[in-house]
Amino acid sequence: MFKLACEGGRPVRSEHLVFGRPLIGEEEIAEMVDTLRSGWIGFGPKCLRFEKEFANYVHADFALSVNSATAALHLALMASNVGPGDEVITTPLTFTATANVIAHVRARPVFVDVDPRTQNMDPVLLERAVTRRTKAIMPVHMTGWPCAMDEIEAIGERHGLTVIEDAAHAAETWYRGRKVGSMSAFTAFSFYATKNLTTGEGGMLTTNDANVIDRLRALRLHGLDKDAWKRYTPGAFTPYETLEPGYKYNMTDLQASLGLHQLDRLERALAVRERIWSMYDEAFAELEGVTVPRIHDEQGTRHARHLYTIRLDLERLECDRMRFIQAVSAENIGTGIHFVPVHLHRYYRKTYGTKRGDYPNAERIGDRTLSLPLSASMSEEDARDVIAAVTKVARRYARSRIVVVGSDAEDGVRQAA
Ligand code: T4K
Repeated sequence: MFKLACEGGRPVRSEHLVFGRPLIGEEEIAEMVDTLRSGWIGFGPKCLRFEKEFANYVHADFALSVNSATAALHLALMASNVGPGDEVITTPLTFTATANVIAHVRARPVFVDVDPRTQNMDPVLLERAVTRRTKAIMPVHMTGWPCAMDEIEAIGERHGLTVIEDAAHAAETWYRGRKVGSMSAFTAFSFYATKNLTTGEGGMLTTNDANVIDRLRALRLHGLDKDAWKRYTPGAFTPYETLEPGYKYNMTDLQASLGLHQLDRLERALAVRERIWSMYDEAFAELEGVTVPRIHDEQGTRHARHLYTIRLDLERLECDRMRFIQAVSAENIGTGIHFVPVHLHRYYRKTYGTKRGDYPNAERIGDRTLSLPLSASMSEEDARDVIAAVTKVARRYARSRIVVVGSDAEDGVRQAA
């Protein structure tokens, strides 16, 4: 066996492979230059075009461009009139922003555990968590795999709850013949630097509700009745008026310049990630100490393949996760952790009294998960380097021929023999 780089051996590659490196093409660069030369760099015609094209892509009636998914989620809660005293049910296995926005409107985040196979909110636990204070449900399509939306919608209807989807990972996701972004009252998308579609920072809120769209447009820009583009179109100047104290959440044409071309290549980029995904699946299927996601696109249901998360079967390894990550990093491969469950973060422990043991499935995943590089900016050689590094590290730390009871194999995740 080759010596690990962290033990003085030669790394798998000489240059660091950055986790989450975006693919930016010449089209984005040319569009950005065009925007800079045009003099209109704030919210304007390119944002409007991007909104139209994105709405079209996700089969939504309306799309509202914003400066982050966090802003989109916050606006959705406001438009759903969620406020102090209300409860919003979500998953602990998510980025902190999902729960933070619930705190922003002074409602209470209520977590329900995840299904260990899908990593998504368990609908049975969801229904049990509904109280008379519950106002909304915020499912998160973790890694890009859709939540059980039929069940979630039915629960929402039974109890009169608004469904706000966190689709930060799920721009390309389909669920049983329906596109994510077209199903619920609101859906929020993220265009952060590492996302499948990036505008540097940015997001989109989609809805089919014509009654709320004007309020949302105002809330996104200080609560004004007109944005700058509307006000300064030649010959159409009128003063603005504040309708309610809104937020500074708008996107800019500079960001939309990226978004337009990122959207254009979204399906092609997905095909690249699908290829990397299957290389990983194949390479790690029999690797001791590592379990791979069980993912089978079904008729009408498609994974967006945003994050490829392996789980370390720590009972089969002689190292903990940090040591594994550091060893892989020394081989010059970047990785990520998605996520440390939100209920374990200090603010949530202190404010809501959540603690370890509350959501065992999310915690088990949170303790063992590791995201490998998965970006359309990667070549097949990059993917082979990732495979070589993970294999090298797993083999070095493997406790061979130990049969473990209670491993992730029981969660329905494919397990190394
Ligand atoms: N809901 C969910 C489920 C989410 O995952 C997120 C965001 C949100 C809601 C909220 O979306 P936004 O409001 O942000 O639109 C991040 C991001 O801060 C966060 O946006 C994202 N999720 C979360 C998954 O990741 P980190 O700590 O994992 O990533 P970060 O910033 O360390 O970047 C990872 C790697 O990407 C870096 O090591 C290098 C590379 N990178 C990063 C940047 C910024 C680049 O190559 N180029 C870059 O420009 O947090």
